[in-house]
Formats: sequence, C-alpha cells, structure tokens
Amino acid sequence: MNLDKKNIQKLEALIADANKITLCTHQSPDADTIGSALALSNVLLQMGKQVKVVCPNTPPDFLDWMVGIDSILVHDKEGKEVYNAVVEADLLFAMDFNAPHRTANVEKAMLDSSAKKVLIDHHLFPEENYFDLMFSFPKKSSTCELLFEILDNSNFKKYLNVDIATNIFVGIMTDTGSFAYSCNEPSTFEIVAKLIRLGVNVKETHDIIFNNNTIERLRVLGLGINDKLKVFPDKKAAYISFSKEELSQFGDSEGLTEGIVNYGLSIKGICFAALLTEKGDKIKISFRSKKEFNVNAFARENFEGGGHFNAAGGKSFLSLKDTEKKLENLISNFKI
Ligand SMILES: [Mn+2]
Repeated sequence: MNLDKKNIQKLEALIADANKITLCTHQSPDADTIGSALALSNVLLQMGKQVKVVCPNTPPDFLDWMVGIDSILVHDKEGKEVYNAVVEADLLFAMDFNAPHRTANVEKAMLDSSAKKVLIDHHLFPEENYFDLMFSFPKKSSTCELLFEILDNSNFKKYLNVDIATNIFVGIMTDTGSFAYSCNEPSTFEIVAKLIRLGVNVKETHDIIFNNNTIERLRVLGLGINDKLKVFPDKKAAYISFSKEELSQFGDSEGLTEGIVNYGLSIKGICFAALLTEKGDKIKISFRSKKEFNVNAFARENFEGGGHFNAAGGKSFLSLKDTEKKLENLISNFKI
C-alpha cells in the first residue's frame, strides 16, 4: 500500500469506469476533509462526472468561502439526499477518515452502498476490509497533501487550478497548525511551493481562516482561559471543559470551540491538553500532545476515539462532571 504507479493507475481506472461519484467527509468536518473532498470533486466535475460531496453535519462557518462548499449535502439537513447519494454512487471516496463509523449518521449509507470504495487518508489503522483501494499514509501532514501528490502524479494533473490548489492549501495549513507541526518533511513544503505556483495567495488564505474570528469565538476562548482552564503542572497536563449551558450563551455554532484545545498545550511545560464540550447526550473530547505522549492510544483506550499521535479525539457518555473526574483520575497516573 503506497503511492506507487500501480495504485494510481487503479485509481484512474476506477474513476474512468464510474459515472456517479460521491465523496464522503468525516463527522465534525474540518478544513482537511472539506478541502480534499472539494478539490477532488473539482477535478471530477471537470471530467464530466456526476459528483456529490456529503457531510454528516454542517461545516464550520469559517470555511464558507471555499470554492464548491455550497454544493455540499449535509446529512443533518438533507438526510435522504445524502443516503441516496452514497447508496446510488458507482464510486465512493472516504476523504480524511479511516472507517465508515467516522461518518456517524452517514455510516449506514456507506455500509449499504455497493459502490467501489477508495480511501484517501492519513489516520492510523484504516478499516482495510471495507475499501477496494487505499491511499493510507499516516505520516503525511494532511489528506490534502496526500491528494495533491496523487493528482500531481496522475493523468489528473492537467485539471489542477487555483481553486483546487487553494482548497488543498487550506487543509495542509490547518492540519499543521500553520506549519507548526506534522510538517517536518521537505515534501510538504515542496507541495506548498507547487500550490503557490498554481496561484495560492498565502497571506489572504491565512487571514481568511485565522483572522476571521467571530466575537463569540473570542468570548468563549476568554471564558475558557479565564474560568475553565485546569492545569496540573506536576503531570504536565491541562484541560478546558464547557457545559451545554456555557456553550449556548455563545450560540454553540459549528466550529465555536475549534482550536481552543491548543491553548492548554501552549503553556510552558505542558505536554498533554484536552478540551471537553458537552454536545447533546455526549461529551466530545479533543486531545493534543507534545513530544512522545501518544494521544491516539490514550483516546482509543479511554474515550472510544483515536486519530494521530499528537492530535486525537474521543467521546464519553458519562455526565460532564463524571467525564472530568475520569480524565483527572487518568491524569493523576501520568508519568510524563
Ligand atoms: Mn486531516
């Protein structure tokens, strides 16, 4: 399983044979899953394919400028259309996730679909049995970087344009925290150089993502840092938690608390950070770490999640208080 010519030829053949192609993104979509899906959909549309991009839930507002975003079908709003788009497809793509259950409410459609399935992803442990063809590269900065490499080395190269390049750039930039982590390979920057040659404007794109906060996002960050941050210096750990009531004061829009987990990790000496948010009947948890602390394993073992070595997610069906207790208990046993 690697980016050899054979796999790229297989991909070219699968796409040539397909007419209806549906691209799936993961739950709580981020810029990497959306950027890669929209970039590939742009290529497929230029080829005259019938293309649909489906999302389990609404993409965050700060991505609403991305080219193609208005065409996305969101399961929370258009469940039937999403189900049909997945089941009736000849070819399905999993963009930036490793198993059907990562699409939550779209999982059933993915399991019901008899389409050929292709994985393009950088998460660990893909569900190999589900896919007909896999491009699984956990060492890549982002799915967007991987997708670019595939396109650039295939006969789809001729379709590359500034819109595709910008959507790909956004995924690489956000998955690396503006080129701060997961990007120690020269190839990431060689690809960025190619994206700039295709017309990406780095400053404009950075501004539109990072200097585009809503007041609510800043205020919830203020509450988080002022009142909600708990630090365990001896254990090199910190976390912030938000209850449903606290989030609803700020409108609880998609992406409201995006990135807040990183503030805990930005504290001197802290190697493990978590963000707990109460959503519906569960607690959603993000984990970040520095150095050798494996939050992918930590999330898998304790919070039904996973992800990457230094960035992962999980969930808990305990109350927020009990989830905090469980986390603090685990932290008390840290030997970082
Ligand atoms: Mn990603």
